[in-house]
Amino acid sequence: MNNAEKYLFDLNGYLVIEDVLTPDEVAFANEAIDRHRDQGRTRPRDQALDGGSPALRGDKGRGEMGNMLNWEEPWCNPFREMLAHPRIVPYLNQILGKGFRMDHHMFLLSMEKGAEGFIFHGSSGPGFDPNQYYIFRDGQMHCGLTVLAFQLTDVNPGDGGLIVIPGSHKSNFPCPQEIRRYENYQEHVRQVVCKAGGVIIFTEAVTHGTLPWTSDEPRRSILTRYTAGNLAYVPAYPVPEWANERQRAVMEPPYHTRLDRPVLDE
Ligand SMILES: O=C(O)CCC(=O)C(=O)O
Repeated sequence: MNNAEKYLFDLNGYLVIEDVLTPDEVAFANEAIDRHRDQGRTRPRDQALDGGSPALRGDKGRGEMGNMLNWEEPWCNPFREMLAHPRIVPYLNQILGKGFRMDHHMFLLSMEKGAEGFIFHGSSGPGFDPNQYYIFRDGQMHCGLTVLAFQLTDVNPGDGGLIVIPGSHKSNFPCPQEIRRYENYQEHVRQVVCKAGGVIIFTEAVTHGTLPWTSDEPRRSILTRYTAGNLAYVPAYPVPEWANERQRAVMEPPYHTRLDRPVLDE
C-alpha cells in the first residue's frame, strides 16, 4: 500500500484498487455465477433495504447469492482465490494488521436495472462501536469490520450501486436522516466508480449504502467482510477441508497473533 493509497484510505474511508483480476478471470467468475443462477434469490419486498426513502426505492429487490466457496471444481476456484488474493493481502495487512481474518462469508450482490438502493448506514459517531470502527493512533490505521468488494461488471458514473460519504468514518455526529435517505445534500455522496476486475475496500465505519441501479448492464459485486485477527463480529466458521495454507490463514478463528497465528506476508 503506497503512501498515496494510505492517505486516501485514511482521508475517505475507502479505496479503489484497479485491475486486480484479469478480463479472463472476470469472465470465468461470471460464467461460474451464470451456471449457479438457480441458487440466488431476489430480495423480497418485505425485506426492502430502501429504508422507506422514495429516493432509494426500486421496482425490485437486489439479487443475493452465497455458498460460492463450496461450489464444485472448477467453479469455486475464482472465489477461493479472492479470499487471500496476493494483490489484496498488503492492503489488509496495513488496514487490519497481520493476522487479519475473514469474518462474514462471501456473497454476491447483484442488481438489475431498477433494483432498489440501500439506506445509508455506517458506524462512526456518536459513541464507539467496538466491532466496526476506524481509529488512527501512533502513525497506524486500525479498523474493525472492513469490506472487500471484487467487481465482476463495470460500474460507470451515474450507474448507481455502492456510495460512500467520504470522510464520514471520522464524523462525530450521527448522519442526519435526510442524508441517510438520500433526500438532501446529495452532493456530499460519492458513487464509487470501478471497472470490472477492480476491488473496492471500505471500512464499515464510513457511511455507505446503495443507489438504485440505472444501467442496462447488471451489477455484480462479490463482498467479503474481514476483521482484525483478534476480533469476530459473527461466530467463526469451521475451517473447511479444501482450504490451502493461505486460505486457512484467513479463516482461522479470532485469537492473538502472539499465539503462533498464521499470518500472510507480502
Ligand atoms: O451496494 C453495496 O455495495 C453496499 C452493500 C452494503 O452496504 C451491505 O450489503 O451491507
